[in-house]
Amino acid sequence: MSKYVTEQQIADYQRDGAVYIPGLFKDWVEPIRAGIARNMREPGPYAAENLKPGETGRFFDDYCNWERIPEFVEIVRNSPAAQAAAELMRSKSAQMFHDHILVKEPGTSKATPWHQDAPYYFVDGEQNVSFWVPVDPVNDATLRMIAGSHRWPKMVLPVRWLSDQNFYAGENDYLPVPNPDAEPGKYNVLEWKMQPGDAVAFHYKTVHGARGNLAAARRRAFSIRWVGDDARYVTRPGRTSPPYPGHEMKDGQKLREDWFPIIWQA
Ligand SMILES: O=C(O)CCC(=O)C(=O)O
Repeated sequence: MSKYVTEQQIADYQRDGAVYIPGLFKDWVEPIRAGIARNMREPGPYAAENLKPGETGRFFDDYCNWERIPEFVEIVRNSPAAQAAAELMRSKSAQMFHDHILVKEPGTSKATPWHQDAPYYFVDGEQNVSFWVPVDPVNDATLRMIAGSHRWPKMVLPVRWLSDQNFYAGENDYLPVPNPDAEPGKYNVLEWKMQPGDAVAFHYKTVHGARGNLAAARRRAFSIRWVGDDARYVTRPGRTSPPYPGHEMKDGQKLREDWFPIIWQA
């Protein structure tokens, strides 16, 4: 019997690779806002500005900071995230992979390109999930996901967000990046208008993207990423994102628990 998500939400997640969970983090909106503010005041080594000169607004992102941000430590350890992740993954454990903040200031025209997270990550396996949690109301600037893309036979070509350059060599090993807006009706695109503290849970292989934020309000989002029992380290054809230099893991190993702690266990 699951505690934080319904059987229907689990079935939808497994089928579509994405599901909307209203209110999952409703009691955690203020800590998330405070954590994002602290993260932006004290950015980490991977902090990035994602606009080219002349593009309007600001699109800031940063990741892998949770252990030095007390609000994020609280969320990772004490919010519903870990157990809800285990329930959605149908896993006996939930192991923390990393946190990510993505902030689009008002008037940001830059879209988040369509992409899958899996090819950037050094994680193989089917039991994984990211929660994308806005802490501002989102309409047009919400996350958009291609239903069922987590079951596509090949992964989608990973590209760099700022330059659109390939992330690794070997373009032919991947599917081309889809553009659902150019081919209406070809894909089933899931997207929801969301309130602060709602969550979308999505699989690392689910193709997703987001429009720019042309609204008058900020769009602050917190992503928190988990792996389950079957997750194993896999070498990718180049430096992964996040890179975790010096991790010393080898193909087929479970992610090292001193860096990626198990937060919840059945
Ligand atoms: O917030 C966004 O614009 C994109 C989020 C995303 O790509 C992610 O959380 O993996």
